[in-house]
Amino acid sequence: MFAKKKNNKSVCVIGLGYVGLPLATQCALKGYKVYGLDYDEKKIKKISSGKSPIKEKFLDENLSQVNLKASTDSKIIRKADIILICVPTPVDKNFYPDLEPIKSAAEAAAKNLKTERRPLIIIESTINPGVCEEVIEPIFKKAGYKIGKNYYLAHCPERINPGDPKWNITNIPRVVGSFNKKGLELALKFYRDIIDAEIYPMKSIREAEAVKIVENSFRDINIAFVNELAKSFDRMGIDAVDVIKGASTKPFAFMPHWPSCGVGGHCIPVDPYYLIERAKLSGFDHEFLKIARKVNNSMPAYTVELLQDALNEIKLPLNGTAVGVLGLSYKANVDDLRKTPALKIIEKLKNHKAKVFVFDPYFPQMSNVKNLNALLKKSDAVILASDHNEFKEINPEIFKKQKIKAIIDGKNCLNKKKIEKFGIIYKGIGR
Ligand code: SAJ
Repeated sequence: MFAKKKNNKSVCVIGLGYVGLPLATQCALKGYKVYGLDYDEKKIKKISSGKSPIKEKFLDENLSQVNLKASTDSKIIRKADIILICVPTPVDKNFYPDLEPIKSAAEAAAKNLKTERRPLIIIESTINPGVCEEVIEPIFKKAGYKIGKNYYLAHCPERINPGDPKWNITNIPRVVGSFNKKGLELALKFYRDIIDAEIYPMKSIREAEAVKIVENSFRDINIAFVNELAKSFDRMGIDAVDVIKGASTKPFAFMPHWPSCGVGGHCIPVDPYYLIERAKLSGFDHEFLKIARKVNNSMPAYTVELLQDALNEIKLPLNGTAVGVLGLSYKANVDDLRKTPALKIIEKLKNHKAKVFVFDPYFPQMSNVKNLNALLKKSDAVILASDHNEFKEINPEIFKKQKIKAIIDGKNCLNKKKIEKFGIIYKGIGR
């Protein structure tokens, strides 16, 4: 299947987003002939000119150094010995997994499979246990292809962490599972060739599919735990953040998570639903995962309630009050709105007929004021919804100068003591 000389192999990456593009770039850096497939014409044009459509340190440093043939034509798949599927696997408005993108990627691969190469197909997209056997493999079977005879199929869940300065495609350990020994061997060989980190072989493809879901569900339930603590401790006048910091001094068996105005992003608020929905088909109800999702989904509303409580103290109704929302991104220092709590907070503020001003330096086009000062000038109260460095470094005096009456710190990143010293009402999430 593989050409005799090392690295004279060709790779096709389907889906050139924050997962696929770094992966394609790394394969090219490791000497593979790399083809990229994406349906977004604009993205293809940009990549073909060596420019990255995504703000990512690894890409800024490497994309222009490699020769990546990007196209919107799925025939490009025919050139590949290894096909890497890195398309999104979102959930729909009822939180039901949407497998359409991954099905169409598999159909495109089945339509353009060069069986004489007996290609290795690897799914990197996050999927729930059973998808490879119940959704992907049947697509190839319908096209008359048999695993082991015409192709191999493996799963290696992506672990990209957007904006992470340390961990990237070159050094994040991975897990790999396949349908058979040969498929596992080929996939292990490939990842050990391009990544300088542990590549762990899973017992089967189902365990590999379960790993990512478990990693991110673990994070979601732990965040829900501290969010529930925050709500409870707010009533008891206990600083939840201080308690978590205290608990973190225990050198074993404790892992800190932090309360906030909500859980956004493409992974944590999505992945648990994959397991919840698939387990239902096997007659199991993941009550605990559902409760955690409910707690985390309640945090944007809780944040607005805290503002109402604060305004109550000064007999100000939310209706008609000018509220400045600092930040739109779901995560600090990135330009990513996916499932961001900020938009839910803004929606609730508008439902309460507050006058809403928004500023996020990463989204000038979605801000309705041009900078922080302009926002504070127009606002009576502030909700901080993203902990961008620019906001963490705000000198609290500016709040005083602009006569801000109340601040809800959705990321517990402002200086509570200094703000209260200016006679401004400060409420964090659990502190
Ligand atoms: N959040 C909290 N409290 C916490 C941690 C996060 O409220 O203690 C919130 C964040 O504000 C954000 C959301 O949860 O809104 C998600 O934050 P995240 O730090 O988990 O960031 P993501 O969504 O980029 O998650 C990615 C994931 N990576 C992959 O799925 C490959 C996740 O597995 C990583 O653990 C995470 O990065 C990370 O560690 O940064």
